[in-house]
Order: sequence, then structure tokens, then C-alpha cells
Amino acid sequence: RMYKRLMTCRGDINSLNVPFLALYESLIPPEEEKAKQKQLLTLLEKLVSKEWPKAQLYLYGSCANSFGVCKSDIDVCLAIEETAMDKSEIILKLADILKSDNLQNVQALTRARVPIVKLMDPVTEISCDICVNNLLAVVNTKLLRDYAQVDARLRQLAFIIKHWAKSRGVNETYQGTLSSYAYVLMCIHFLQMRRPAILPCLQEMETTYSVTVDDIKCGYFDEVEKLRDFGRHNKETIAQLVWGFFFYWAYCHDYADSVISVRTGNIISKREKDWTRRIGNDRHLICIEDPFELSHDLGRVVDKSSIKVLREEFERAADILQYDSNPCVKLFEPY
Ligand code: 3AT
Ligand code: MG
Repeated sequence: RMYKRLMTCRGDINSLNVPFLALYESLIPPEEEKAKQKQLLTLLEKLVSKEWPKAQLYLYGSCANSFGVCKSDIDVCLAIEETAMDKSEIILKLADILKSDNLQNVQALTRARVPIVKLMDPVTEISCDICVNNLLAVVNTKLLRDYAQVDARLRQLAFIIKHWAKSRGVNETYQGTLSSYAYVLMCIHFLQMRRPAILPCLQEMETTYSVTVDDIKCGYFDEVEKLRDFGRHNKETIAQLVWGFFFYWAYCHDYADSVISVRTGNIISKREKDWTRRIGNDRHLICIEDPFELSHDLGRVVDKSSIKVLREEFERAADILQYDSNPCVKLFEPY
């Protein structure tokens, strides 16, 4: 009965379009911020090239995938062919190089899952994480950025979902909730599944961009300027989509059997992936396939207690959007 009652959203849902779009606009980083990021990247390039003339730096993550809100940290990848040193040694060496300049709080985190150097640049006041040879992240950053070009509603939806997740404390992988990257994939998948579809499945189309990284072939259609009117037959508004997103994750997703897959633009079964039982620390309680690293479930950080937290938050959000008299305030209330 609950399901039936909730199947259609409230009649005045579109009154939320204005506040949602205002929130989205307020989260977009100003142009000066982009310029400062470039400035810091140029400084880092100069310092790194003294030691490693052939090395390259790439921006990745939210500063480059177009899903970054204002005042985010930046993520940088150092691409280097260095056979004499292992990753930890490179990280330590990199930290030494950067310490010699007037960068602040330079720290080498060699034991993290992804080893990084952290630092803060006092001139631009930007904090930055630098990883080594994590080129899959550079490629998945491009995929996300390309999807954002297809339909403006993706960026709007993802900003609102990320803002909600941060406000509600469910964007903390170390506490068993989901990464920003996972939330953006959930948004892309949700828009691929609308009927008519709002987003295509770029990996199922003709390959116009292709790279092989760590033996993984990453290819997809990246001429996205040709897809600008792809979603025109679907007139759903941002308010309807935000409601639909939470409604899906609260009441429709089959947590027992389903894996969401941006790669196929479809739902696939856990059996097909052999993700039906816990292996080591991978519990597969909510399954989100990485678009390129197919054995990688972005939900693997979620455990028995955090899945409860997540699902309760999805239900809370869906119910607020359905019944609350002031949903825009309530939805983002700090937890
Ligand atoms: P924030 O705005 O910083 O919250 P973000 O998009 O920068 O969002 P993260 O800082 O969580 O997201 O991650 C930075 C990038 O690293 C995003 C993605 O390109 C890559 N990445 C993150 N987690 C994973 C993962 N589990 N598997 C593969 N790539 C990942
Ligand atoms: Mg980031």
C-alpha cells in the first residue's frame, strides 16, 4: 500500500524547482576559483619537473569532473614512469620536493588505500591531494565530465544529491557510507533509466575515445556535443527527478539482487557479478559497478549498520519530499 501511495509524487512538486535551482546555482564554484586551481597546478608542475622532467600532472575528481561545488579541495594525479622506486618511495620523495617550497602542511600518507601527499597552498588557500599513477581515476573523471555535457539536469541533480549527502553525514566512506563518486554514478544511472531516457549509455555506443590503463580497456563515445538534445523527449523537472531519485533508492531498488551499472545503462544481477555473498570485507549490500574497473563495487565500503543508516536516509528524504510542508529546509537539515 505504501508503494501505491507513493507511486506518484505530490501535485505541487514543481513548486520545488525554484528553490532547488537556487541551491544549485549557489553551489557552483565562481570562475576565480578555477583560475586559482590552475595557478596551483602550474606551481606544482614547475616543482615536480625539476626532479622528474617527464612526469605529468592531471587534475581529477570533482575539480575536473564538473561535479565540484565551491571551496572543494583539488585532486591531482602524478603520472610517472619510475621503475627504480615503488609508490611509497615516490610519495615520500614528492613530499620532500614540495616541502622545500613554501607550501604548508605537506604530509605523505603512504599507508592509505590510495597513497597520497596532502598539502595546502597559502597563496591560493587551496588544499590538494596528490596521488601517483592512478590513471583510472583520470579516465573516470573524463567520463563523468562528458556525461554532464549531455543534459544539464545531471549536474543539477548531482549537486543537490551531494549537498544532501554531506548535510546528512552519508558521504563518509570511512564510516561506511558512499563516496561522492558513487553518488554521481547513481545519478547518471538514474537518468539512463528514465523513460524516455535522459542520458544515453556512452559505453554502449560507437567508441570514439579509447585508452588502456592498468590492462583495462576504457572506451566510449565522447563526442558529446552531438548528444546535446538527447533528453529532449523527457520533460521531467529537477524537482520531479530529485523526488524520483530518493523514491527509487527508498522503495524500488532491489537491494537483494540488483547491481546498478552505468557501463550497460541497466540493472544487472548480483549473480552475474558473483557478488552474492561476502568475500573478505566486500559485503555487497548496495551494489554500484565501477564503469571501468568491473570487479569494483563502489558499495563495498557499506556494512551491516551503515546500510541501515543509508536506507533510512533515502526513506526520510522521499517522505519529506512527499509530505513535508517545508521540504527544502527539512531535507538538508544537519543530522
Ligand atoms: P568531492 O567534491 O571531493 O566530495 P570528488 O568527486 O572529488 O568529490 P572523491 O574526492 O571521493 O570525489 O574522489 C576523487 C576522485 O577519485 C573521483 C573519482 O575520479 C576517483 N574515485 C574516488 N573513489 C573511487 C573509487 N572507489 N574507485 C575509482 N575511482 C574513485
Ligand atoms: Mg575530491
